[in-house]
Amino acid sequence: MSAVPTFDRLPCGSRFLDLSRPQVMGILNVTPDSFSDGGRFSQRDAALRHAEAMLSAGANLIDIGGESTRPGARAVSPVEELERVAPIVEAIAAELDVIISVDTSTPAVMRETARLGAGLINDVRSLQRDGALDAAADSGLPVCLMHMRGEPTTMQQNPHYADVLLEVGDFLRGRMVACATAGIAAERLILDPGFGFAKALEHNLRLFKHMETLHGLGRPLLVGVSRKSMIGKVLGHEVGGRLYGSLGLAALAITKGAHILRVHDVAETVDVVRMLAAVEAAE
Ligand code: 7PJ
Repeated sequence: MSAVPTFDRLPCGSRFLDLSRPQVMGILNVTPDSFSDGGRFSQRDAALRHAEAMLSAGANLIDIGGESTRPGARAVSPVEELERVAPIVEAIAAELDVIISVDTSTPAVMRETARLGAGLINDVRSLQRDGALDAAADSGLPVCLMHMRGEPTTMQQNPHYADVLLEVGDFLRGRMVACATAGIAAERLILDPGFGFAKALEHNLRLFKHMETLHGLGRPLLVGVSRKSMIGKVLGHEVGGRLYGSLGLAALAITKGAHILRVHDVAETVDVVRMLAAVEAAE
């Protein structure tokens, strides 16, 4: 088992992310399905209020996504994605003191949101789209590289691995090399095994159980399991009933040395993080 590497602070634009203790990333979706009722202003307003609530609940980062990466989701054009995300990034950067992460694979969105005040690029495609490595390199921002195979539309069609841990590790190592070649220093990278992305339940569980092996890559780990179908499959609950399963996995991920938790339920997750920290601090 690899020892958990320790980190102090990661520069994220004009702010710093404190990686010496577990950090909570609150999810802010700005896909039309999540704000179906609205005109532009109400969307912006609703997003700002949601971000503000997550910040007061203790979120360290807000992750803004304008493209649904759920299995089977419809593709979104770069223009459409930018129109959704840019005003929200701009509003949050102006109003709130928080690190903004942008969940995007689109080079134009990386460039524009970096200019508007984003502090982190979170790419489920690990900068594999044409132009993404250069856009991320030029932004100067840190990047979260996540493991996935194929595209969200098809990724859940019979995923197969000989050894999911080895293959996820090899993939992430390969993307670290691609980043180095493009001028993105290893010190700017965060790694993510990509729970639920091109993985069957057995793969997700095995990857979670042995996520410590990924510490060998020497970079902070981000874990995103909040409300995901791996919880639904084990417990037999729909999305609305997956909070306790999500919190159990959040506690376990921290115990296994995860540095950042990407979650919907910020207040509840922050309670878990604080409780674990209290125990950790005991004699
Ligand atoms: C993840 C993500 C994840 C990172 C989504 C959902 C699907 N980014 N974006 N890691 N998941 N880094 O939240 O259910 O696990 S979208």
